[in-house]
Amino acid sequence: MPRALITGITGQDGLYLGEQLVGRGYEVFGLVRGQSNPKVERVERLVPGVVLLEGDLTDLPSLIGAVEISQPDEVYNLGAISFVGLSWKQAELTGETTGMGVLRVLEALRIAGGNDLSRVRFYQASSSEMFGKVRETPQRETTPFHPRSPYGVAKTFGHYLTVNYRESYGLFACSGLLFNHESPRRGIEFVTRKISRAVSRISLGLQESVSLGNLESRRDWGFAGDYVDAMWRMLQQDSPDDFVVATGETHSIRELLDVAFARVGIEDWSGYVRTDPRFFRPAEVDVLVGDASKAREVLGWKPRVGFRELVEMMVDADLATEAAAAGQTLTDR
Ligand code: NAP
Ligand code: F7E
Repeated sequence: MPRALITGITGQDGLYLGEQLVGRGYEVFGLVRGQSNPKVERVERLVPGVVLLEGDLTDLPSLIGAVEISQPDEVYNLGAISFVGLSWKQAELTGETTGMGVLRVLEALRIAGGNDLSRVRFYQASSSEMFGKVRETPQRETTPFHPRSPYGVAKTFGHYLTVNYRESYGLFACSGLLFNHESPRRGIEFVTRKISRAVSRISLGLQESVSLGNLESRRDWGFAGDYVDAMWRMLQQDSPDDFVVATGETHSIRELLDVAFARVGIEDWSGYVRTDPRFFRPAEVDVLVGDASKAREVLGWKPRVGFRELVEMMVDADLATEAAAAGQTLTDR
């Protein structure tokens, strides 16, 4: 039975990846931080048989312990401060977790893995945010980086460390340059989920409006369930490499609002959306769109869920959750 260690198992991607690896016959170990993490129950429900290990990306001894106990064949480093907006307010924490955390996981593998690092396969959750102020469109593996946030800078550090450990120690280390991916499990701080939740609550009469930042920014949004499959495929290859994972389509926040509000029968959303300077960023990544040709050709990967289907899936899920919490049935609407 192959053994996988996942950092960030309580997050969106960790839950989908854990589920898929259990389905593929893996024994899954997940790193969980904090004294009493409230997300443990959800992980245990969605990832049957998971073994949870206490540890933190800012604490090297706990990572060495997690590697010693799990003896992993594959390590997926998904843990991070992942909210770009927070990264300006807590830049040092972001550097320690999203950047230095990668170094600590790699060092834990080196220290606990002994001299033979070649038997472990390592995945680093890199990000399209590293392209930042983009030098070419669409962005591909060879596009130079110009990160625009402390988060992007920390991810760029982690990416180059991953490449360096591959070149220095022969570690089977892959970096996935993943564009935005979303789902009903997305955190409510991210714009897709913020909108799907607000739209459902507005439609149920539980909220009057939603305040947003830059409605003109554009992203290449895919479905998280599809993207974690690409992570796994990277670690099944004969040799380690880096891959862009994206849909190749870009949409604005306005288009996201169009689809989300239309799902609940509202065609003109202008009266429900406010803009608030608090949600604008000190530096913005205006347009992102990825070219995933290499992932298609080498990994045989392609996205299954399109933009409209993704947004509708998220609105439907929030409608069900919010209606249940409010004691409403959806046919009451
Ligand atoms: P997420 O939902 O925000 O999950 C982040 C995870 O990191 C959570 O499990 C969190 O644990 C954990 N974490 C935070 N600080 C930690 C620490 N000090 N020690 C150990 N764990 C810590 O993020 P996601 O969307 O699943 O993304 C997964 C990874 O892919 C992240 O590295 C993210 O930066 C990267 N990425 C995401 C996207 C995307 O669009 N989703 C795109 C490109 C790259 P708690 O639950 O305890 O907070
Ligand atoms: O913002 C704009 C905002 O916070 C998307 C993370 O998973 O993907 C994610 O980072 C866009 C930005 O995601 C609001 O200015 C407008 O242009 O949903 P987001 P992100 O910053 O793209 C990358 C690839 C990652 O790696 C990250 O970990 O939407 N926007 N108004 C807003 N964004 C938010 N959050 N809230 C607003 O009110």
